[in-house]
Amino acid sequence: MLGFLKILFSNCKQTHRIVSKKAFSQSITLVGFSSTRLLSLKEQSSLFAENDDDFQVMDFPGGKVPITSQMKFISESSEKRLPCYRVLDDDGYPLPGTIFEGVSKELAIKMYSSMVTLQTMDTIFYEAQRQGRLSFYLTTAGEEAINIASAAALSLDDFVLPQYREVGVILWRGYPLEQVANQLFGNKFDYGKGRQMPCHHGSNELNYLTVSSPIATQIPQAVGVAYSLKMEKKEACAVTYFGDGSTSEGDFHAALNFAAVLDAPVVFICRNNGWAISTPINQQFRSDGIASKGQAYGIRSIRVDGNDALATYSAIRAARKMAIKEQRPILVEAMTYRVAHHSTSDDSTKYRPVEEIEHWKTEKSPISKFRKYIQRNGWWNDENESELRGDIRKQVLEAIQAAEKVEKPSLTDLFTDVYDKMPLNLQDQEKFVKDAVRRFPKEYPFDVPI
Ligand SMILES: Cc1ncc(C[n+]2csc(CCOP(=O)(O)OP(=O)(O)O)c2C)c(N)n1
Ligand SMILES: [Mg+2]
Repeated sequence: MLGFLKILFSNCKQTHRIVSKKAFSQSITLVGFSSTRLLSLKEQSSLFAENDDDFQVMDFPGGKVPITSQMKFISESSEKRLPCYRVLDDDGYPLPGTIFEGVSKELAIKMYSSMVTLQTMDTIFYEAQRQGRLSFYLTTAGEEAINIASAAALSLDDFVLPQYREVGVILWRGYPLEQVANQLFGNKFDYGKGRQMPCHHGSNELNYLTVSSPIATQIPQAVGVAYSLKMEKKEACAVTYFGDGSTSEGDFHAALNFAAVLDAPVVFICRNNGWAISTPINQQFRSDGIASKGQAYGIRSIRVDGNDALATYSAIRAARKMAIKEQRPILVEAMTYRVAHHSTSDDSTKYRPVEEIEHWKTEKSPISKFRKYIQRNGWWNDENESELRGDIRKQVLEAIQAAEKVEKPSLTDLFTDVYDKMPLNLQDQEKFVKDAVRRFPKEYPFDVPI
């Protein structure tokens, strides 16, 4: 034992001190789930030493570390997989003993209607892309509950930094259907003036930062936003969404570490939908999903059933509350399935079984599950359903028809809004493009004003 310790210490550059069991017990605190508490000597021993006689401690920068004479590697995985918090069973009944945030009839109906809006919008816009009216589209199919239930659990003062499969969140915050359509067509009413791909929504007014195409860039940005909210002592947090695939980017890891160290009030919401285009999660990581990574960074984390609107709503409400009250980051891994192709540029039947898709589409639909719940409560019936679906369909069709007719933003807008005064190189480029259009008018789209 002593020999082992000598080697250990001679290899360390810093000076360490072996402190007695008594001194350790007087100084140690353990951060529990809800509060910081002092542990009794017996509790510490059971946590840090297998054999009571072995109990010695290395006084290491950043905290004391127990010493063991056993050479034991930490296992690469825990014996049991992390459980997934669920409230409703597949028939819409609350699970026995489940604890969740109740929702009023009014809120439940608003949540359900918004999920149906999302579904209807996806069907119509997807078709419009296939008809060649839009250049690109991607749906939230299968992930309607994560979108809507998480959005319902937030406040408008919170800042949202989305990926791209969360249009339901901005809709919930008050972004009109007409604006969704304007963005998709990149017409002159689009806030981004047609300079982004379709599905890259954003709104200053709604504290919803514009989607960026390079995945995961929003995650460290959210930590920065959260840190600024912290400095300004705001009753709000930053919330960032990302997919399972995005967690392989360095940005995800840097963000989690920064958030933990800075005690930033940020809620990380990972939509683990099983796929990153054609890459399945078992080729994406070897860990037990995403939630297990939170603990390694010192972040309180939960795994939740993302197809269960009530579980998602409850978990995000709790996460938001802890993030703001306790000024700390929280990681939520919402388990779901990407029912549709990745986007209109993909055909997922080439790399996954159709039966798997069908199973999630029909038996695991978050919309059907929540409908069963509201119907059981006597808040919904078949008549309400057909009226709602008819209304929404009409609204979406009107929005698409109107947006399609609006003229495009001017070519000049390509060069504005980045610099206060346009630099010379941009002035040159603008002149060059406009000359080219004048020389070759047939090569230039007729519906874009110069
Ligand atoms: C930095 C970067 N690398 C690659 C891509 C191409 N790309 C776009 S979406 C995507 C998959 C992302 O998967 P995931 O994060 O799981 O989100 P999901 O589409 O499943 O919602 C990839 C690889 C990109 N946009 N940015
Ligand atoms: Mg994914």
